[in-house]
Amino acid sequence: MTVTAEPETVRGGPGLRQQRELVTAIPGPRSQELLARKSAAVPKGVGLTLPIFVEAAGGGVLRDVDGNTLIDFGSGIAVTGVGNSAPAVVDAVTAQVAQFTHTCFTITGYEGYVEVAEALNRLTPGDFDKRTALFNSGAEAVENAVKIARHFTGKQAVVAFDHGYHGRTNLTMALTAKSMPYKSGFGPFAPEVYRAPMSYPYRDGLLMGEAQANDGAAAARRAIVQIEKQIGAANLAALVIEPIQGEGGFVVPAEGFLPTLLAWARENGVVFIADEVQTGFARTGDFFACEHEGLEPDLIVTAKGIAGGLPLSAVTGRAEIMDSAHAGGLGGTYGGNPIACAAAVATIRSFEEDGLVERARAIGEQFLARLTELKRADARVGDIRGRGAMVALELVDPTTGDPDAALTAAVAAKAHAAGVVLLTCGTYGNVIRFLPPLTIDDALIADGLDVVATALAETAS
Ligand code: PLZ
Repeated sequence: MTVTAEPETVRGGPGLRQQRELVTAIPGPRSQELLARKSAAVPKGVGLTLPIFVEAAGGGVLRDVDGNTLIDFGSGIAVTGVGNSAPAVVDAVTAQVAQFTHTCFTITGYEGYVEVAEALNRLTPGDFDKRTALFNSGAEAVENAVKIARHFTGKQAVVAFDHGYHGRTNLTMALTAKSMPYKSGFGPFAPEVYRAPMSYPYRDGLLMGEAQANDGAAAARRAIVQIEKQIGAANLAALVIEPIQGEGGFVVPAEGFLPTLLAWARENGVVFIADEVQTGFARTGDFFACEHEGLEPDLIVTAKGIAGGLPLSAVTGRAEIMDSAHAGGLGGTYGGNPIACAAAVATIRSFEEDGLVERARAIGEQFLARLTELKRADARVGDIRGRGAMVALELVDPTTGDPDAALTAAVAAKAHAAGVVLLTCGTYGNVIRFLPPLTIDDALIADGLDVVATALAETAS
């Protein structure tokens, strides 16, 4: 099924045309002025991937303050799956903001919070009794999932995986694998966090050959042996893992890896926490990426795509685990803010009713077809991978297979200058990732991919 963004389904500011159009160089003069003000007012640590400032966005485009219209292949890092300023979200938020903006849910309740919890309990994998608690950011939800798992098990250790990303707070920095730019100089980090080897078929294959690289159960046993030897299940509260890794490089583990880990966790009284902050909400062509292998995590963490751009996150899971924390043990001033909840109810309804899960699959097919051509024509494209509207290419030195971060950065910079918001990722900085809003139309995808292909062809290694 193809859902094309009709003009009336796209708001995001008047006159926003679903077409790439540059009227100045990138950045234009207004963006340059704002960049100068940013440098004087905002610390360097808060970077900008593209040197532009946005004034409107919707469908598959962003328009900057100089009137340039750029193709959005990033969705604000997988947030605006439902589209920027999606009309249904705008209406829900507008209605809510006129009623009340805040009470603090743990002081006086409101229906929107409960509605979001009910929707997540219904939609997340697993036909068992569930509970959901709401928070503000992905990192805050991951922290709470770990708190809950520790409280339930009475154990302390937590295992995260190579290439994993879970946030920038103190505990989630500890869970995150990559030092630069996320951790370097920001320690000491939270204790009792350990790391296990991931299944990374492309790089495992470079080391061990394709057959072994695609043996997910074997990769899981490699991790389990390390966990048992270095930590011991008796001390381990939880495994925290992204079903497809986001920041780490869109690493899709070999089939069997996740189910084998889950089975081991269940046998050993270890809570299995799926971090679906980046993969959630139709992104991978299923409502949640865990569905792909029929995985039923004990706890599932969501954020990003949940509320069409408003800050909201959630921990959803087995009632007996979620209910183990004492009354008053979970909370926060803003968690499950009523405006964010109204946005989430409208967003989730749109994912369910507007065919966006199917649309994510169709987007994935369009990307993979074109990226496969690119890979065939250019040996520097070492791997293409992903699922649904979460796809990537990994750029390498064709003779050695070594990651080529410089090429990746150069291709991204060229695409930015040509009017495509393109994101990179990966432990080695050599992955170009595509996370378009699911409201983008086919013509924009084709045009954006032409830009990427040209940028790659024109960049010497
Ligand atoms: N878990 C799987 O992808 C956020 C980070 C952007 P927050 N990823 C984008 C950046 O450079 O800070 C993420 C994620 C996964 C957790 C998080 C953290 O979510 O909402 O950014 O806290």
